[in-house]
Amino acid sequence: MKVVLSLGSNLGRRFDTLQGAIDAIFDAPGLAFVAVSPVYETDPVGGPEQGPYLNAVVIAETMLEPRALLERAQSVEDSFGRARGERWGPRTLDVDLIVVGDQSCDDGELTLPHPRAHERAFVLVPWAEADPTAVLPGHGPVAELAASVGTAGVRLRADRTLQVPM
Ligand code: A4P
Ligand code: MG
Repeated sequence: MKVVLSLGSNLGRRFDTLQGAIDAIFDAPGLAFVAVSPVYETDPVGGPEQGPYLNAVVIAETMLEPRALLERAQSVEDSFGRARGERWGPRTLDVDLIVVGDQSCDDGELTLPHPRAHERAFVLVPWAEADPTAVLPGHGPVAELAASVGTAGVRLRADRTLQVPM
C-alpha cells in the first residue's frame, strides 16, 4: 500500500525537524521511500495566533497496518519534543497520515483518509507536487483539489530540499 504522510513544523528549527522526521520515519523497518515533496512555507490554518509552518509531504510503500503507522508517526513526533496542548496549536512537529492505500477508518483514534486533507492547501499543494497523479478517495484528483483550494498562504521554499534515504 502507498502511505501519504504530511509533515508540519512551526516551532524551533523547522527545517531540521522535518529532515530529522524523514530520517526517523525511514530508519525503522517497514516503509520504503517513494517520493518527497518540496518544502513550503505556509500561513497557519486554525488555532491560536502562531508563526508560519514549514510543510512537506512524503510518500512510502508499506505493508504495515494503519495503527502501526500512526504509532510510528506519533513516536517520531514525541522524539522531536512534541507537546500536545491546544488543538491546532503551534508544534515542533506534526506527522499526519493522509491516506493509507484505499483504506478508510474512523475509530476515534484514527480517521482515514485524513478528514481535513481535501480542504488544506498545505497538504494538497505539496502532495500534488510529490505525486501529480494522486487521488484522494472520496474527493478526487489531488492536483485538481490543490488548484481549487488555491495556493494563497503556501509559498515554495526553493532554497530548502529534504534529503531522502537511498
Ligand atoms: N488522528 C486521527 N486521525 C489521524 C490521522 N489520519 N493522522 C488522531 C494522524 N492523527 C490522527 O492529533 C490529535 C489526534 O488525532 C491524535 O491523537 C490521533 O489519534 P494531534 O496531532 O495530537 O493534534 P492536532 O494535530 O493539533 O490535531 P488535528 O486535529 O490532527 O490537527 P490537524 O488537522 O492535523 O491540524 N497550518 C499549517 N499552515 N500547517 C500545518 O501543518 N497543522 C495543523 C494541525 C493546523 N494548522 C496548520 C497545520
Ligand atoms: Mg496531527
